[in-house]
Amino acid sequence: MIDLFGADYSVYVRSARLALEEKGVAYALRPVDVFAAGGPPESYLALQPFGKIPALKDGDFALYETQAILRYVDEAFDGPALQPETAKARARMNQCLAILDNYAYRTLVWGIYVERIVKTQDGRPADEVAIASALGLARTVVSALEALAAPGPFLLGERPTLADCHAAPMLSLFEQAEEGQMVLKSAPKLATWLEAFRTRQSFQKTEPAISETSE
Ligand SMILES: N[C@@H](CCC(=O)N[C@@H](CS)C(=O)NCC(=O)O)C(=O)O
Repeated sequence: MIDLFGADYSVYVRSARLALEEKGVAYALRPVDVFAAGGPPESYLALQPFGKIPALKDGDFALYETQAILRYVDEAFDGPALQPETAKARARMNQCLAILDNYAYRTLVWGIYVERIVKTQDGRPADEVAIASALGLARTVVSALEALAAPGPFLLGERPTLADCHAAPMLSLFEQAEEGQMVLKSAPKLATWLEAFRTRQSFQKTEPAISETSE
């Protein structure tokens, strides 16, 4: 049995969970709240010294960094392959993962979703300047992913890959904001893929208990 440490509200935890679900690997989600006052428990820092979620344990093998976890889940277990076979297709998938980590997460999730949706839930005003300044990069992220996306049914073609697992949690939060909906109008492949992927069993099984709490 795999242990995955983290919280269901986290996009990175959901990405790892989606890979586990798509692969058909049994796992237990061990709760760690990195946003608790005082941060994650000291014992968790032995698993993830940077204090981020997720971390994974497979017996005495411990692993952190989501991209490493995604590839480990795909390569260590039976089940449908979540990485393409050819060098070019695999490079494309890795390019998408890097775009998501380096440009999408901060911008789509923190710059827009957290500002527009999470902050305003308890009556605080959204920081319109922060949102406006995130929008330019958000448009670039979306148009870059749209340019790389296949016609479907999955992000990169006929079958799901780690790129679907990593992109869906971030883009589905982004889409909850009005700015996300507006930007996604200019990305028909991405918008169609997201609508379909949201109905997938793996995505529904990993729905956060209270989806709008945090990222
Ligand atoms: N590089 C890390 C990033 C993971 C990450 O940023 N996780 C977020 C939750 S989605 C987190 O732990 N945030 C807590 C914090 O930044 O203090 C990975 O790929 O696993």
